[in-house]
Amino acid sequence: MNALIILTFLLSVLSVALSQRFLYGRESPYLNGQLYRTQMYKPLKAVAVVSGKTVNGVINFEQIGYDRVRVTGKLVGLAKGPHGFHVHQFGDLTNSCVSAGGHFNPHNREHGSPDDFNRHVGDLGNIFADDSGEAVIDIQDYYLTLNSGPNSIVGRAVVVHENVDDLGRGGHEQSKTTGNAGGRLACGIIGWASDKPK
Ligand SMILES: [Cu+2]
Ligand SMILES: [Zn+2]
Repeated sequence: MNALIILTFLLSVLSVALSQRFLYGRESPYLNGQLYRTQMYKPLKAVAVVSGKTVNGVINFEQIGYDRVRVTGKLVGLAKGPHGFHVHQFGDLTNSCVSAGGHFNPHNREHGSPDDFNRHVGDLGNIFADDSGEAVIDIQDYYLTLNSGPNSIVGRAVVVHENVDDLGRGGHEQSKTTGNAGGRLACGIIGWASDKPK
């Protein structure tokens, strides 16, 4: 009889543990593989006014789920083709885009593609400019967050580069740190948007 009670107890503990996993979904790529769960998230919005010598535009960031941010916007004045596009560590443009520092990398990983596990949080891959030099951006990313935590990007900077980001695969000495994307054409500080919910 005692054995039955113990068995029932163990089964109920197991079923609670399993239902937690079921309720809160797949493992998020957050925090070096540690489980990260929030039942609630705030649909926060941020914005960056991006400017450079020839390149300008506005990039919007919207938290659209507990584990994803949608990045939208338009940049003009680019050369036709792909350009590396990243969140860099600092929202410090005192020395233009240079003082924004390196790619935002709170988990000490290597540079990679947005689809890689081994990537910087700031690695958003490439944006693509058309014949008229315009790039329309609409990306969803599972690493960035506008909520608080190690992956939060508010107060940092978004940077667009001269060249294509090789996504860590180019075999160049800078592939694993910057994607060898060349100079910084334009940048902007990511700050709270005015339509941020209270
Ligand atoms: Cu960059
Ligand atoms: Zn990177």
